[in-house]
Amino acid sequence: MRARFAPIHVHDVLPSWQLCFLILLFVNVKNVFEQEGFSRQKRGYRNINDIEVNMSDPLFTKQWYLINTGQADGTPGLDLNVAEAWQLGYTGKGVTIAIMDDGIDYLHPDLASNYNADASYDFSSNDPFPFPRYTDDWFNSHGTRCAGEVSAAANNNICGVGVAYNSKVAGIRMLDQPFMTDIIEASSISHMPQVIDIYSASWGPTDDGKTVDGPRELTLQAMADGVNKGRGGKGSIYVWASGDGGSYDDCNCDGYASSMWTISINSAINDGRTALYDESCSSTLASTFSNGRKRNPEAGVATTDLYGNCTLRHSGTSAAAPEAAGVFALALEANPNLTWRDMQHLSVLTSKRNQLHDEVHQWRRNGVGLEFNHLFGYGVLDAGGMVKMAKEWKTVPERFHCVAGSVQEPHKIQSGNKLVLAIDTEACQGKDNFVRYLEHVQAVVTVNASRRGDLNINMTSPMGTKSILLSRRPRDDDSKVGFDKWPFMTTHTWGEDPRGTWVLEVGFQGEEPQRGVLKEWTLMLHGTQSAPYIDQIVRDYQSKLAMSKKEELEEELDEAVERSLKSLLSKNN
Ligand SMILES: *[C@@H]1O[C@H](CO)[C@@H](O)[C@H](O)[C@H]1NC(C)=O
Ligand SMILES: *[C@@H]1O[C@H](CO)[C@@H](O)[C@H](O)[C@H]1NC(C)=O
Ligand SMILES: *[C@@H]1O[C@H](CO)[C@@H](O)[C@H](O)[C@H]1NC(C)=O
Ligand SMILES: *[C@@H]1O[C@H](CO)[C@@H](O)[C@H](O)[C@H]1NC(C)=O
Ligand SMILES: *[C@@H]1O[C@H](CO)[C@@H](O)[C@H](O)[C@H]1NC(C)=O
Ligand SMILES: [Ca+2]
Ligand SMILES: [Ca+2]
Repeated sequence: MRARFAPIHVHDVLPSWQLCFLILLFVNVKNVFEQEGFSRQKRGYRNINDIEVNMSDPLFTKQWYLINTGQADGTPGLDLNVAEAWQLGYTGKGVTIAIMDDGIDYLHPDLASNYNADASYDFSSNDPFPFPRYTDDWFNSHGTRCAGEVSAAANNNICGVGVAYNSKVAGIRMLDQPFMTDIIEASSISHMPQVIDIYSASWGPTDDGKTVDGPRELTLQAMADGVNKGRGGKGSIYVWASGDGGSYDDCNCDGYASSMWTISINSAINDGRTALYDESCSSTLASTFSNGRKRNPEAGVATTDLYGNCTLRHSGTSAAAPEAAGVFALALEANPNLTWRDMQHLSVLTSKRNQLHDEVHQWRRNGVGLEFNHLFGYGVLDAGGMVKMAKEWKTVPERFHCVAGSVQEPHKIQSGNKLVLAIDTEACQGKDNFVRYLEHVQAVVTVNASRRGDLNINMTSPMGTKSILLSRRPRDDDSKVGFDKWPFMTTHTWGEDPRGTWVLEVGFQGEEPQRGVLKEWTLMLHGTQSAPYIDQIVRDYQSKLAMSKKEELEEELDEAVERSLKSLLSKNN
């Protein structure tokens, strides 16, 4: 009884890693077990009614984003699948998440026990106590609400339950002063990077649909230092809300959300649609949940509120980022060795389409079979799937950066006559920095236009994946600045082979005729030379097959096949 892996060259033959995995497993199931005629029982999908999570917290059953049984007219099963992660014993123990916001009510009885005072700071007023400033309208309730989503204590009869209810939460108050400064931002995201594991940010440039802005010098440096040196070199995890500018804005014009160093999170509502305030862009990696469009007062995000209160009405993509931070805390507990890049890979591989849908932006598959959506990235984060994969995860291979090519001559763009450019690339093959398996791709673009908001830019990879790098922003009437070496980022070509022809299409949409000049397009590839995970999956199962512990193996393979099937089915329908 020997496993056979060698004949299958997965990259060459099969498009999707799940499919590869599945077929490899079937090959082995067949080879190893068929003759002996084991019976196979198809195990059902997780049944909502079978989930044995019993919490005494009064708002727990209203927290549909944790366990969605159809509360508030929602879609059952559309949730973060935290129950599975909790049942496996992961609750965020030993992980610290910082909420970079308007402060935290750290005296709140549902937060006090999980509050990490040593890792907290108030950069808005330079003291160690990030307590929110009082206003009559409770304007500064945001950070407290976000903190509860991550770290509210469980089973204490107060409010609800955090995604990672045994994690520690730190408050970094930094939004509540007349002006934001580069120093405040930089200090916040580099605060105690050896103690804080995950930073959650629900802020960025003004979401007015006409701003193009990003981190300044000190903040950029702080982020680079964070991913390179934070957490003992494994990298700080920066979670970013994709933005609240709605369909009039594009989060690729927000240099924080579109940074490779942040995990940009969009939100879905409880029936699987996007929220009306959600921004879309190709740099979004995955999604969590926010409040419903329906008037149902219980369709919001239930969490802690100022002065010991609870609320059912937290909302915005702001509500989405802390949920992701909580899921990542569960993954870090399952495997503290995860790097900042591992976390992105895990998000890509385990996020689910579930029942997310949009009328305009359909789900598509990229060149290696990964299903993505322009609004939702790779789908809704799946805490159960994430901790299981995290536990067995081996750090991805070294990352390389390749300037794949550059167009530097000016090219005219006119309404009704879009500009189409191509770059042929070997992706630095033959050099030390060859990139064979993509992670992020950036198109650095310099362009001006008589109306910047009417510009739209698409880029298609050699494997045929089209990323919408910039959509129309009807409120952006800039006619002077344009984009100056702006790095438009896409995550949609993740895992693809970048060698071949990349095509950039630049055009105008809108009522009035416009013109412009594209002055630069530089294509930057980021990724690995060796295969990031297929090898490791194969290796894991090879070694397990070699152990010939049949019963265990049978069960494990059975589950793995079923998981792969489920993921294939859910991504197919
Ligand atoms: C849940 O906990 C409550 C209070 O502790 C208890 O009364 C109830 O029987 C429990 N339910 C289940 C299904 O365990
Ligand atoms: C908030 O909590 C305080 C103290 O428990 C209570 O007096 C107040 O009515 C609550 N406010 C709201 C808006 O629920
Ligand atoms: C983390 O890395 C250490 C050192 O390389 C290793 O001993 C340990 O098994 C790893 N833990 C996990 C969960 O992979
Ligand atoms: C764009 O740049 C070109 C070349 O520098 C210049 O001739 C043109 O006037 C500019 N157009 C706009 C709309 O700023
Ligand atoms: C970019 O793609 C979108 C969506 O498919 C399409 O509507 C738009 O016309 C394209 N723009 C250009 C310049 O090709
Ligand atoms: Ca509680
Ligand atoms: Ca925005």
